[in-house]
Amino acid sequence: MAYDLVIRGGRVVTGGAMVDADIAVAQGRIAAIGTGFDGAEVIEANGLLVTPGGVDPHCHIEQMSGMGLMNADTFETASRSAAMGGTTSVISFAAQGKGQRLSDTVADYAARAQHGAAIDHAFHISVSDPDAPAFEADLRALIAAGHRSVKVFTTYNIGLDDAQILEILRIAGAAGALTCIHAENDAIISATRARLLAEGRTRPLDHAASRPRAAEIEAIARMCRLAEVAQAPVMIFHVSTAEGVAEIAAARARGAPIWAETCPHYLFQTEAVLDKPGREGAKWMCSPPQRTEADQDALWAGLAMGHLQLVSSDHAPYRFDETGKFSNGLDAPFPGIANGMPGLELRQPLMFDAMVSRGRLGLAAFARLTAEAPADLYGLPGKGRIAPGYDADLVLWDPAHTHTYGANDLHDNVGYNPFEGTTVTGWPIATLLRGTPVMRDGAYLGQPGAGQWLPRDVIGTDPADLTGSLP
Ligand code: DUC
Ligand code: ZN
Ligand code: ZN
Repeated sequence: MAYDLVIRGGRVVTGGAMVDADIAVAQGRIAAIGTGFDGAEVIEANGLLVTPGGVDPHCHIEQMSGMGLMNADTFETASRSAAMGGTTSVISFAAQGKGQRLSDTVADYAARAQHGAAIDHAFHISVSDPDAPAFEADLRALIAAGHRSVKVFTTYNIGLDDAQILEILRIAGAAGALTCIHAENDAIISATRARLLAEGRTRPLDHAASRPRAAEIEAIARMCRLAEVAQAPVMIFHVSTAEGVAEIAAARARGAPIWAETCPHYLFQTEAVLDKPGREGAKWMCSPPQRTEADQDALWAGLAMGHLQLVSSDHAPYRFDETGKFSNGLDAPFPGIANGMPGLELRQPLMFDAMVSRGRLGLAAFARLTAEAPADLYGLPGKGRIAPGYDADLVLWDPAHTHTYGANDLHDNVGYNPFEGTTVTGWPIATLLRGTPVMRDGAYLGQPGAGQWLPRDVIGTDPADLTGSLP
């Protein structure tokens, strides 16, 4: 029997190990892993590594920010960037406007993604107004329909108070959804920012000082306690500090239903990236800010020990001009500059370089942090693994190819690369979505509208899930 497609002769990550094997694909799914398969089509993978398509569970795409600013990327341009960097599934945000019904919010984002996305996708229901009409009924209905994660903030102009977050945790947890939290203490940030501005400190570098590490540490600790009280599963987004990791480890040791992620800009950059002449540092402004080398070590240790379970990009694309970073003017003080940087296309090559080429934790751990764990924790059946029955979302890597990032060589719509000058070893040369190439030899092949919305499974609270250290 001939399969639709055979990936022949690659070194395949499967079941936490590496095997030299062929992968047979039928009807978009992995049919078998072994040798001697016939395929109507064959992709030769000799000398290549084959990993699961990246699952990036934290991306801001075609989203209106809390500052009322549209992201630079549409679902179409973000899909291109994802595929070029070896990512085949994303979870982005359906961001509620104040007073807006959640059902309208999600319908709006779903329609735009259905039209533009070339890769598979799901949404976090991002809440800014729990007093909007029919809020609880809409939330329950959306979760039941398969939108199984909710996003809340403890700060920004869309931050919720503890009572509101507790109530959302109660509803979402009981309904089988994960609540993702941007955890920074709003009072600490407001007071620190006011003091800095009064002292005339308005530069991008001052953004870092305006968000002290205590703001993250306090809010993570508090959110862990709320999760325990509500007995509701929580994902702490973008952990940046050593003490934040320690709070999460302690909460998990108590049996709290807490999971957590970090991002490449916290693993590979420090606050020093903001210290550039003029407004240049704005390119690297994100919240929480980058920290220190000691924090980087603690984040890596947290990943190795299983205190942090995954790495997302927090892709937050804004152009370095008046349409994006400087929508409040080229001379805006730091609080008026949009937060975030592109990362969707960078996450996999940066992590592959660190984990596989440089040997930090290894290939099986790379697959786990960037595909398997996000798929498991966010309830994405059929994603994140190379195993029979799973979608044939595959990335072929040339482990010997080196690439030095340039100033503007990403395929998103942002116009700058925050890792300009960084050299990575190991490069994705083909990305397949459900057995169909969406990138091959550097050519983008995705089709807008071909991406599928991914309904998700019930999220439980068992802290035993993914508790262990990495293989
Ligand atoms: N911080 C956020 O909280 N969201 C988007 C980007 C960022 O830097
Ligand atoms: Zn955030
Ligand atoms: Zn984010």
